[in-house]
Amino acid sequence: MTARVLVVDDVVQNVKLLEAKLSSEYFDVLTAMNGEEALEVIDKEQPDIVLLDVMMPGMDGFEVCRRIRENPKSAHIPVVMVTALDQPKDRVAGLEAGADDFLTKPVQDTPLFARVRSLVRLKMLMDELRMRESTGENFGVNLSNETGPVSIANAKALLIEDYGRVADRIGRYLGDLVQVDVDDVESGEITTPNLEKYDLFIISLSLKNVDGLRLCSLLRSTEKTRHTPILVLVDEGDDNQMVRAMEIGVTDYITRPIDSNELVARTKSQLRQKRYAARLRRNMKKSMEMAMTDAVTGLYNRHFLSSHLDNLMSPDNDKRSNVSLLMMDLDHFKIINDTYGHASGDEVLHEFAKRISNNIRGIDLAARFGGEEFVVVMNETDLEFAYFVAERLRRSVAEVPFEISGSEEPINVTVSIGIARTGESRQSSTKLLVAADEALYQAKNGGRNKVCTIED
Ligand code: GH3
Ligand code: MG
Repeated sequence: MTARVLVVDDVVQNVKLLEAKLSSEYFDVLTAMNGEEALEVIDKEQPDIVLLDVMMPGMDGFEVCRRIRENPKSAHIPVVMVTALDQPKDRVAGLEAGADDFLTKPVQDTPLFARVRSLVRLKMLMDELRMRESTGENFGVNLSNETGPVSIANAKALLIEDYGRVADRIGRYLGDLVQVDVDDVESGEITTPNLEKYDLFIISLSLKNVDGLRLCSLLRSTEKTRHTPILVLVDEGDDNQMVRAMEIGVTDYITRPIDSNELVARTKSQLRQKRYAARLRRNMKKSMEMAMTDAVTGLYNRHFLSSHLDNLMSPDNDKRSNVSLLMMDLDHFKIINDTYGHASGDEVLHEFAKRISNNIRGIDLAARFGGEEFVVVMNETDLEFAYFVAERLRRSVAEVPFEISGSEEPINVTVSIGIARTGESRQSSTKLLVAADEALYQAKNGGRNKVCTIED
């Protein structure tokens, strides 16, 4: 992962030192020597993260941070305040100014890279999300309830700590932010049920009976918890443990003795990251579904059907000679539209799609092929069984009139269905569709409300 890091400090040596460290890890480094210059660089270069010294002549770090937050062009860029070790109150002031994280001088390599990576990961996620959202908007896709800042309300954290007093203290620190459950892993394992409901795991790496790193690694490799962030509590100076934790995929760490402001800040940042990632996955799923399905009926669209059929018909599929396809068309649908209006017509289509779904198997694929034309693809199905399904569907349409909101009387609807099977001679999607269409034509010609088949 590489990123553009802006280092802001009025002392040349400090700038040079951070620049050298970050460059050696292949970060792209920009520099500024005072607040005004920093704001200019941010405006022009849009860095991925800003490392901001607090004490600077003129505009101090807090003021720079506030201005970064106030400007919509830069409000989303993570800011790490670089504070003097003996100034814990700077952290509170930094948080209030909108900083995301802190580093203390002299800046050590491990915390520097861990913090920068963690925040850059969060920013990239948010950038991706914003890009997808704008792509969605360009396509007229409405993701309305899934845009804007994420909420971290109602978050739950599981704290794994066997030292009761520490657990209580952490619970108090985080009480306003997140519901904290505690597992003391007395049995040597995590016994808390439903781990997937947690937004964050906070794990002590100084447990008496259990190796905390082993727990981290277990949570990382379990499907249900692999996306959940992990914040570990490490002993001061135990760099080795911290490096191993980061390698396992732990998302952040905090050193003892635990500073309450730092804990709150890191917890907040992890929760936001978790919620953004979850939203990104939901939005992706939603846009994939929208790209594949038809809005009126919820069935797959023609585009999806084509690729599915092409897969089925590929020479690699040795079952391709036993695929049956139903082509269906509502009878005199134009009259329904003309009599009850287009919206009622849509309701009929929707209800028809439901009846299709109720009459086919989970492995069959139903798609809307065109206006009032539908297709069902049945893998490994002979003509006899396909006919049985089609007949059952035809009857379920003809025998139960459709209840439509635009009409007091239920509407009588019928459907004509044509069936074709691939067999030895018809092993392409086009041939199969043409044959089913021919069968459908026969059903229409034969008086409608009928099922016709084409022999292999
Ligand atoms: P046939 O029995 O020969 O199939 O007669 P038909 O009236 O069903 O066929 P025709 O092709 O003449 O008319 C199809 C109608 O379907 C015309 C079109 O306006 C309507 N239609 C197509 N797509 C939609 C849609 O999404 N919603 C609604 N309400 N109507 C649609
Ligand atoms: Mg029709």
